[in-house]
Amino acid sequence: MTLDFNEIELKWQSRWDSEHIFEADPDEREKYFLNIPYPYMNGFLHIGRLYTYLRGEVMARYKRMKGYNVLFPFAFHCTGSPIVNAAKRVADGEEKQTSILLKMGVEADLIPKFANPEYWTEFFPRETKQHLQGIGASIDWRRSFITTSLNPHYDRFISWQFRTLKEKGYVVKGAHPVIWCSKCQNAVSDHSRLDGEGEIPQEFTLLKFRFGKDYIIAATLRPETVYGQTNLWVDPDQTYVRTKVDHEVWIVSEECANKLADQEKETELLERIKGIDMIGKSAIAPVIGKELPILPSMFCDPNKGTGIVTSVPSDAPDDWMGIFDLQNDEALRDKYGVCLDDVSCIEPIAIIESKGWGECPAVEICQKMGICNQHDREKLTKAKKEIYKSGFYTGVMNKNCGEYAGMTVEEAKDKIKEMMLKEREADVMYEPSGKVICRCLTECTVKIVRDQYFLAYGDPEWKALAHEALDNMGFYPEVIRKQFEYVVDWLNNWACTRKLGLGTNLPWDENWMIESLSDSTIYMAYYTIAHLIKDIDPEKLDDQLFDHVFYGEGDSKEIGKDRGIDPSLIDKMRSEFLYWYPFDLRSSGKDLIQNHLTFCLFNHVAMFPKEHWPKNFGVNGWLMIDKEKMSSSKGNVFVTKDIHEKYGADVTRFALMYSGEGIDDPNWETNFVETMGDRLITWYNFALENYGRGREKFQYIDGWFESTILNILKDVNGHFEAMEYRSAIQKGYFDMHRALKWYLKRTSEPNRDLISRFIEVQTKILSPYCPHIAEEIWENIGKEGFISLSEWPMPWKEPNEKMILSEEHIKDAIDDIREILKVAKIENPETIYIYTTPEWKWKVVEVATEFQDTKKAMPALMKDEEMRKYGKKVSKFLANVIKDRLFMERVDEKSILSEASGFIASEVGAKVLIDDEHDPENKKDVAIPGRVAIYIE
Ligand code: A2H
Repeated sequence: MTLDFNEIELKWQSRWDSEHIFEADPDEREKYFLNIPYPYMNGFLHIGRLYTYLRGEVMARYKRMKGYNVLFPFAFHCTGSPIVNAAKRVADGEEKQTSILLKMGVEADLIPKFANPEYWTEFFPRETKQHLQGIGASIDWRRSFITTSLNPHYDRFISWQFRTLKEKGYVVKGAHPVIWCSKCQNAVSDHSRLDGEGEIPQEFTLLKFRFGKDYIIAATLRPETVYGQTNLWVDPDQTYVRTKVDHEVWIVSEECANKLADQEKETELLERIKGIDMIGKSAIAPVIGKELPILPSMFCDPNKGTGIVTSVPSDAPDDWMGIFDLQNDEALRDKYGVCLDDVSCIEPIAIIESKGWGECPAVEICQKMGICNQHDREKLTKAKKEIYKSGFYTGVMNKNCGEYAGMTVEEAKDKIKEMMLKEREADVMYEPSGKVICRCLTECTVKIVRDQYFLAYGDPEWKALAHEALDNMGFYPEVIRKQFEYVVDWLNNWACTRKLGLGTNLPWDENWMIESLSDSTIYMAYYTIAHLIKDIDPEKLDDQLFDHVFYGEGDSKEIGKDRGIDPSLIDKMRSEFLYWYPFDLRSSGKDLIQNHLTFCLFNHVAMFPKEHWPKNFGVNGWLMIDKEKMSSSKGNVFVTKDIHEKYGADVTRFALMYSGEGIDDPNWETNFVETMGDRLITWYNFALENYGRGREKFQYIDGWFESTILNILKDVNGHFEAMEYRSAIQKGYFDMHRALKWYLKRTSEPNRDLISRFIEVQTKILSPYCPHIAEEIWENIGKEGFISLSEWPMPWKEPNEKMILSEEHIKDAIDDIREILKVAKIENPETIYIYTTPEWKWKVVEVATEFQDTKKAMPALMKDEEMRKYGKKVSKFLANVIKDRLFMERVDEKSILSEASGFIASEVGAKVLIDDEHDPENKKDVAIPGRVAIYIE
């Protein structure tokens, strides 16, 4: 029978809905509260997000069946500037933005409405909810909400959070470098980046070279290498600027001058100056005070630092190749008017001793890699990577480095920088540590903002609390703990306010708005009251009320009376919070480790007492589509709605959960997905045809089947508990089905009770993945109530390991026979002789299993007169048993195989004789426990 998946989905979704089975209220049961980061509402959910969501969904359904009172809520994030920016582009009639919306599947006549940011916050939450409902989400929708001041209740909650953080000293004000978009005039956090997540402001030391009355400025990340400077690099084809910077005149690239203006420097452009006009002149280097020639190179990037580079050929491959080219390329010298004499005398100056390298690592690696000139960028990049690390982490300054000789590079770096800053021979500027592109497509720079507010994540006391929380929580998988520990240590103060976008105003300074990674850190607590707080006039929500709900401060009667709120409603909110909190699991994609999840932790330890700190974090990889990264350029960013329409909810869910687990990137395999619908239909038909049917009598093979199910069940449970949903499918579906297939082969009619039990168990295991078809089966086999609320299958007794082993014997014997037939190319065997292990070998295995040691086992064996008869054979066999760890309990091979001989015969298509006297090739000797000997005629 084929099935109409769509009809089944709608039927069960409407039943779940009308019976409110996913709406969770406190009761006497143990609770399980889990949540997934709310998605940002500027588009539809794609299946990568759906994957992350489903990892929570499967856990929610599993825990519900395990008897927990499960709260699984969902909300919609609207904070920040992307929505506002995109709405503005729609208002401006920008075609690109319109086509993004159309491509997403928004209907053309709705587009004008998207000119209003508010429309985004209505449209996408509504659609997202529908898509999730369509996929069978088991969410308590009563508790949903959007963020920002468009939701005044949430707005008040965030204000309370920030006032509390400020009172506790966690919000500080000050100057700070932030990644900045000059077009949006805004700090650009990870969420608002098209590219460059995780990049942070990186400090460059600006070296000041005296050049007449001016200074030529070179940017470096390695200020300790000043002792190895031999020359300066400028790009002869580039135009630089003479700029007044505070009270000096600096020569830098024009791009640099603009950046300096954002970094607390007063700048004034005086005139432009061509790179070529500086070539051949010289400038006095800082610290070493030497006059160094200014030479041309092609690798000076005007967008990085000052566009001018100091040359340290001993330790920088670029610099060495620059010199190498000038020394060896006459045309190049001629082009820029450089004399051979001026460059032939330049020699690298060794300054650092580092592990595995000679005096001048840069020269060495360029030779080793066969780099031919400064344009060999690919090799140069590799060369740089290779030597910088060892130079920086293992290097020691040598005798050419004045008072810093003998110091490690790591130590010297800061000391030399500080010294130069003090002597005014250097300055600093910031660049992003890697390319960052704002969502508005502008490349970001670094700005030092003054009156910015920060969450003081750099505060050591706050970090200590976060560490304490980490030490006491669990992780799925456990390996990510280390990453969290690293991020907690590394995190610095976080700019938490913005000028633009949607959000909540900073309560004490309305010029600022709280940014999107900062208003989303403790909202899991808001879920516990979200459905109740809606009944209160937001005007009445003040700190005292929140202090009561979350901290138990004050008296609900008085608070209620003063504000005209029913005190029982306040009590209810308090008890909901106490019942549900802390959350048991928050699960998300791995990209949020370095920001959101760690912020969540920091804010919890700041806002709540220990008993309300997070209990577990889960993290997953990024979904690949047929082994390719999802990206709009590849056109493989599938949205939930489309995939759902194509494959149905259950298939989509199953395939996503089978795509992977752990932090490795899961892979959506289209080929697999396309087979899944038929598999589910087959299972549906099998269940309905076989439930309650079969023989009554119990046979040997039933014991095997039951034990096998019991064994698998143990593993399945472990996998669900560990969020290993792919492994759970491998065991709980594929292994189960394999066992079923074997069972049906071994018996002409299944045992009625056992097959019925199997059908229940298998359907229940499938139900977190494929809830609709599972409900449909459940109903059609005559079960009461929802399978979604039925009891999770646990092993009902101990499996009989011996039975499982026995059956393995039979399978192995059949496999061996088939293998021999294949290798010996025998097509029509007449009789197959199977010989089981002789008694004495079993004895050896038995004794070996007991002692697991030759020296102890041998004397024990030799006490037995019977054994002594076999002499050397015993010691030889014993050695093998020990070596191959052939330890096992004795099974009665002969009777197992004899009972199954009919079955084996039908499987291999020949007469089968067990332990017959006929043994012309003396095969009997070959048999060992677990492996029969075979002779074919
Ligand atoms: B470093 P990152 Cl000895 N264009 O200084 C090209 N390269 C530039 C540049 C520009 N506009 N501005 C700075 N740089 C170089 C010394 C040095 C540097 C040594 C060893 C390693 C090293 C002497 N040249 O940098 O790509 C500068 O060279 C490796 C970390 O932004 C600057 O530091 O990471 C480095 O590139 C910055 O490179």
